[in-house]
Amino acid sequence: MKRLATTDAQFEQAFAALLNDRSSVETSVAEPVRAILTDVRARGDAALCDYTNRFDNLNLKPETIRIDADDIAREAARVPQDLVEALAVAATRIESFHRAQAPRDLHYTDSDAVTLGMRWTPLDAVGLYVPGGKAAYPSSVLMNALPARVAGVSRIAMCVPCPGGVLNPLVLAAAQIAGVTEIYRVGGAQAVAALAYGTATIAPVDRIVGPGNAYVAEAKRQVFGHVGIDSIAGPSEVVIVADAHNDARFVALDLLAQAEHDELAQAVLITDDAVFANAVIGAVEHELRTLPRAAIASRSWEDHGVVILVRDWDEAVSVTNRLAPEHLEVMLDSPEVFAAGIRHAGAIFLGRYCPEAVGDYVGGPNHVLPTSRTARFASGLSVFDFLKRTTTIATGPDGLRRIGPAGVALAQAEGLDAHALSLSARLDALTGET
Ligand code: HSO
Ligand code: ZN
Repeated sequence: MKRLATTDAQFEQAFAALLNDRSSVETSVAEPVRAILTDVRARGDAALCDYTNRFDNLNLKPETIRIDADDIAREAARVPQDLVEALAVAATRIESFHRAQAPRDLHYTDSDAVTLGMRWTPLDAVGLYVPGGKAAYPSSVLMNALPARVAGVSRIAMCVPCPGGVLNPLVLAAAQIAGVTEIYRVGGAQAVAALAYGTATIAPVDRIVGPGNAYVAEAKRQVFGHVGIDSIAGPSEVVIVADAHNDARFVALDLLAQAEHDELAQAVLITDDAVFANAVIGAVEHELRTLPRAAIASRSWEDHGVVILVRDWDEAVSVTNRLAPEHLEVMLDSPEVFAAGIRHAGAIFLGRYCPEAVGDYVGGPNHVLPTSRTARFASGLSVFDFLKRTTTIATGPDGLRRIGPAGVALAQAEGLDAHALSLSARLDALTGET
């Protein structure tokens, strides 16, 4: 864990190093991923089965790529009732927040007698990637699938690797609650290829969302353009701004909630009180003694954890904006006042009783958020990611008479005579009429 103080002579230098540290991109898997994409594109299901059987130790045939409805129902039914209810609580809240987010169409006639519109249309088909293994979070299934549903996407195809043939009941239960029924037991770059290009079994989609390992992330990067993708997630981060009136253990647990995700995750505490900072650091060490994921969390805390001592909250606002964190917890008396100064953060958690874990599961807003300082220009997943805009323009004779001549002038200046004529021919006809 690094300790910085804005009063240090070396602060700017150390802080700049910290900012740089988070923006490196892994590209070493580009070549193997390219080979897999090319092969699946050329050979379809046969290649998809070959890679899956090799990497996930399965004996898949085209007929068994899709998980059939009976298997989904049987596996989902193994999930204990209280967990199903917890998923339902989360789903209800996530769905209602995303419904509130849905934008309105635009339609108006302006002072030039031109009628303008903009309408939102859902994508036809979306692919949802769900990682296997330790990062197979059912909460993420809800966070990715529900906004697509709310947007009105009619087809959601989910891919989840099932190494050794083992299905994940919680993931399937979450899919069921989110209304996802088209599920394939494939993962990795080969699954991304199938979703992007299509195979005989998996019809192609228009956008692929969901987290994955380095191969999946690189595959999404490579198919981008042919299909849309969500942002490529880096390791998760939290910045916690806390005064000395907080329970040090609460703050420590929030830092660890971040740290336990991944050795590369980053947990940052910003405070104005050195004694409190020490209390939090002590509490982190204490909790690490019993935390089941201590191996991961302590690596993250030791290698990437940061404690920044500031002189006042204005300084904290500026440091936070420069970090542009994925998650920001504001544990102060008037958190809204602090938050009003924040321009760059994926999601903000206000108050002493609102840990990030509320938002990870049951708050309602999406937990898929911009990482690695991309909150400077990006936002979390939302219904907007599953909608697109089409604009409409209607000019009748009046409108064309008013705005057409300027178009003719611009077309002539660009040397595009057909453009100019398509406008002026109509204008001439209208002049003839009157
Ligand atoms: N904090 C993660 C989301 C998550 N946490 C899923 C627990 N499960 C990224 O926002
Ligand atoms: Zn989390």
